[in-house]
Order: sequence, then C-alpha cells, then structure tokens
Amino acid sequence: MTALNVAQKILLANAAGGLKQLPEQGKPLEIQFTHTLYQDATGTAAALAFEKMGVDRVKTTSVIVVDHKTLQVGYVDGDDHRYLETFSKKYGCWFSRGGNGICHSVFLEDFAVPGKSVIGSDSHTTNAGGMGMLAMGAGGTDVSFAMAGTSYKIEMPKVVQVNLTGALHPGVLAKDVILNVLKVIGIKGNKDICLEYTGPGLKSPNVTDRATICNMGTEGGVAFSIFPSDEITKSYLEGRKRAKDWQPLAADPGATYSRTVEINLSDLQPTIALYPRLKGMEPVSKHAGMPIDAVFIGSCTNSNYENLARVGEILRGRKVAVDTAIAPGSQAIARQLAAAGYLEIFYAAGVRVMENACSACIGQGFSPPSNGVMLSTANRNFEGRSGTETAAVHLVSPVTAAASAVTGKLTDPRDLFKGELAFKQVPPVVDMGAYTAPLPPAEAAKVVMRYGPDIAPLPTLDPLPAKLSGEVLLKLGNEITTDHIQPAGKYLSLRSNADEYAKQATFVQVDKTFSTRAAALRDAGGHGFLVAGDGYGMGSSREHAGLCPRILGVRAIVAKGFERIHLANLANFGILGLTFANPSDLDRIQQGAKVSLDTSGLESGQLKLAVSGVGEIPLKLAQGKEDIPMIRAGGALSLFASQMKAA
Ligand code: MIC
Ligand code: SF4
Repeated sequence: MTALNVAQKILLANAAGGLKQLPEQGKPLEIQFTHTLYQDATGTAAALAFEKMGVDRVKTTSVIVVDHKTLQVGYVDGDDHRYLETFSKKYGCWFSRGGNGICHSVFLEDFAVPGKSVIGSDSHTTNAGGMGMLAMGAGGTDVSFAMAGTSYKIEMPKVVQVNLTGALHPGVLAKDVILNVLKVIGIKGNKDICLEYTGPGLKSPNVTDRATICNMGTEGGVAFSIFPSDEITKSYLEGRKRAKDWQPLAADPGATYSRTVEINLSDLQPTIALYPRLKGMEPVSKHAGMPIDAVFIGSCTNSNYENLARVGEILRGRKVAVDTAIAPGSQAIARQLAAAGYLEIFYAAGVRVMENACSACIGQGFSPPSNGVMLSTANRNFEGRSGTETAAVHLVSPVTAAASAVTGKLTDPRDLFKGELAFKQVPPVVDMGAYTAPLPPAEAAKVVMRYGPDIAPLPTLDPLPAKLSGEVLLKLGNEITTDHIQPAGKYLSLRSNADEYAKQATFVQVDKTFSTRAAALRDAGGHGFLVAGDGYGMGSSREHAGLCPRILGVRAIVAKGFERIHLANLANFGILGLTFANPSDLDRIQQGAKVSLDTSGLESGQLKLAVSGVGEIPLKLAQGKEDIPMIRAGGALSLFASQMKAA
C-alpha cells in the first residue's frame, strides 16, 4: 500500500462515492462535504439559491453565523438575520446569533471535527484545517449545492509539506509563522497546492494557533491547509467538552510530498505585512518607530483566548497611547477573558472593547482617519477594506499590536516584557445555548420564511450567446482583489439586493463611471469584457464579485491568471474566464476597444478574441470543460432550472 500524507488521507476519506484511490495531481476529484458554513454577508444570496433547489432539508451539518453585518444601522441587516434564522429553522441548520462570535471561531470551537470536511461561503473557512479537518472556502452557490447533498469538484492538489522545526520564542506568535510561510510561497498562483504542516515544531502551536496558520493560507491562495490530529487536538476537544469528536490523523511513515518548505520556528521574529495586499513580510524591528494612529486587535485570524490573554499581559498596568479596539472572536473567548480578569485590564488601559464579530476587519466600524496608519491583527489589508481609502493598514500579531498601542508607534513586543510572556489559564467556556439547534423535521415544516422588503430574488440569467460582441469596459493590472471588484465596508448592507449592489459598488474604487458605462452597453445590446493581469479575483469568496458584474452585462474576463474561488464563481454566474495564450497580448488591448468572441468552439479550449484595429488574440478557457454547460446555460442556477424542467 502506498504511504499517504495527511492531505491525501483526508481527501480520500471525504471523496464522493467511496473512492479507493486518489486521481493524479490536476485531475478532477469530487468531495462529499460533511459540514457546511454560511455567514450573514454571503449567506442570504446563498440561502436564496438553496431555496431554488427544491430540497426540504440540508444534507450536511450546516452552521449559519451572524458575524459580518452586525452594525445593523437601519433595518436591512436585521432583516437579513431574521431571514437566515427562519431559513435555519426551516431547513435544519444550526443558527448562531449576532454577538456569539465570528463564524470561523465558533465553528472551530463547537463544530470542527478531525477527519471530516467543511465547505463554507467564506474564504477563511480554511481555519478549521487547524483541527485536522478538510476545510475549504467557496462561493455561496457551491456551498448551497453541497448543503443539498451534491458533491463538490476540486482538482487534485499538489501537497506541499511545511516542515516546522525548533520552537517559537516568547512574543513570536502563530501570526508571525504564517506571515513567514507566505513570504516563501507568495500571495498568488498557488491554487493548485495545499499545505500540510509536519515536523517536530508541531509541538509549539496549539489548535487555535494552528487555525491561525490555516486561516491565512487563504492569503497565499492555496486550496486548503491542514495539520495532523494529535494529542494537542485531543486536549483542545476535551476542553471544549467534545472528547468524543477526536480521532487521530497522521501521515503514514514514508509519505511523500511534492515540495518541502522548511520553517525553523526558533529563527522567527515578530513580523509585519505591509500595506497593501501583504506587500513585504518584514521583521517588525526593521520598521520600529513607525508612527501609528490606531490599533485593531481582532478578526477570525487570531482573536482567540491565548492571544488576547497575552495582549492583556502586555496592557497590564499600562495605558494605550492611540485609539485601540479589541474584538474577541466569540462570546466564549470574551467570557474566558472576563473570568481571567483581562477584560478589566483592557478597559483600564483605555481600550474600546468591541462586539464579538468581524467588525473593523471588514470596515464594519472603527475605520481609521484619513491618511491614517492602522495596525491590525486581521488577515487582509486590501485597498479600501478598512473603510478609509487613504489609510494604510499593516498586519501584525496581537502582541505586536498591543505593544505598539502602548507606545503609539510600531514596537517589537519583546521590548515590553522580559522572559516568558506567561498568561493566566482559565477553563474554556462552553455554552451551546448561544445557538438555535436544528429543529426536528415536523416542526421545521411549519416554519414560515420571513423576507425583508430589500431581500431581492436572485436574477434569472440568460444563456451565453453564440457570439459576444461589445467593448473592453476596464483594463486592469495585477492582483485585482474581490474588494476592488465588489467592495464590502459601507456597501455590505446591499448584499441581499444584487441589482442595487451592482449599481452602487461594482469597481467603484477603481473607476466610478464603471457601473453606468457597463449598464449603458448592456442596455444597448452589447456585451461587457474586462481585461486584467495576474491574480484576478484574489481574496474573498464573495460571489457578488461575479454576480454583480454579470448583472451589469459583463460576459467575459480575459486575464493573465485567476484565483481559484473567484474563477468558480464566474462560471456559476455564466461569465467566461479566459487567459491569454501569450500573456504579453494584454499590452495590445486598450480600454474601450471594440471586441468580439465566437463562443461556439468553447469545447476546443482555444478561442480567438477579435479586437478592432489590432487583429485576433488567441485565448484559452481558464475554466474546466465540465463548466461549459453551466456557462452556456447562463450560470449554475439557470442550468439547474433547465435540468429540472427536462426531468
Ligand atoms: C473577507 O474576509 O473578505 C470576508 C468578508 O469574510 C469574505 C466573505 C465576504 O465577502 O462576505 C471572505 O473571506 O470570503
Ligand atoms: Fe470576518 Fe475578517 Fe474573518 Fe472575513 S477575515 S471572516 S471579515 S473576521
């Protein structure tokens, strides 16, 4: 028998149809996910899609969490939450109310199980890899199909080993580990790999640290990251009163990997990821003294008890010098901090303790001032994400953030303590009363769905024409993130009304005229094209970054390269994802160029874009051949509807 690594084992264990052998790298593999996760920013559209599928009850352990849109200024967010709550009750899901915590934090605490699998409508669903779970992010439509019992197609990834040796020094945290891993693997072009953590250094990170590391694998664009399930996993689950959920998961002796990245934990220093888009992962000491205006300590990445307790130790008896906010990852963590006396320390230090939610991570409050510099412990620092377009947000660990909050400038945390950074241990808080459990089917059947007035039905998308002809609406550079395409922040409330979201927000930070120009072309019967460099669609799983451009008439995007989740979302909304056969051809196309594309030969994978005044540019289909029927039909739900009609 071939020796298998952890990633291969978990893929095989969760493959659809009792597969006995994994396909070769790059070949399709169907996963039957055991668990699914929605949050409230992507969940409404995903739930509306699920409702169109005609399924009575979810087929997975399904968890729906209110965490992103908790500001609730006006009725819209509250309406979405009530819709998601009635949806949970009707279809048999767990529901986590606002304030209970961030989806990935509560999922890790109360639902993640080693050896099982989760797909979530949020790119950081990868967090649960820290529990030895196959954990992936995807667009909401794909998650809804998985909830309805459909398998999910991935490409067999290359398994890259991250071999950890040595041990972390005090003041160097899991956040510093992952920033240094990202420094090695880069932040794009990794969609065909997954990361498996191994080695003697595994003793250093506990489960929440491991989750931090897996969470931010997403920033490298990897398919998923995974740790083995060992005694550390077991004791975490015992603490959460879920000892029965533990099972071991380890690589076979002699298991092999496609590549090995060596990380000596003892060599690592507190690290900063500079603004924007994690540009440069450098030692904090190199930039020490950089003036700052604000500090945010929170997000699903690292707002766990162990990190925030260390923050408490740094703040003990001190005052913050700049505006500082702390948002614990969950009510369980907040209550543990209270029991250990750390909440009192935060308040005494002058910290603003915020809701247990995403909050400032996604510009939902605590936006920095104009041209301000903010240190954040979040995982992303895309342009405009903080809600202030002119502000720079640099990413650091919680203790670096705390030390800098005290001094008012970027500070190596080791300057503020000697020896170990010990903190008070108190038992974890387990309180399942914070959730609404799935209702029994008979009771669920009686639930009446409640839709707010702004929850608009998903649009019906028309099939792909045999010939697309129109105009290049935008010429874009490299690393266009989903925050460039469809920003969140103040626009988050529009997630349930895609038409309005498209009109107000699509590419608004890139070109304020975009949505008007695109709609005019669409209304005149033309088709919208976008051209871009490498890494198009990096970041969030938000499917509105596909749906909204599609509503505005975009039918094809030609780029040097796409990121995984976004490419799938484009197919789900019937948008062609195409790459240049010769990447330098991007230089030959200008914004405003009149273009046309014959789509009848999609199956050949080879296409030609006719550009007026330039000639023909050879293209390749970036999506898989199996996506073609869906794209031709106009998207996943259009295909589903036509199949239902035919049956
Ligand atoms: C993010 O961190 O960018 C988000 C907001 O959580 C997104 C999901 C969304 O856009 O709703 C993600 O990571 O997928
Ligand atoms: Fe929420 Fe930020 Fe985590 Fe996204 S990255 S789930 S916005 S805390």
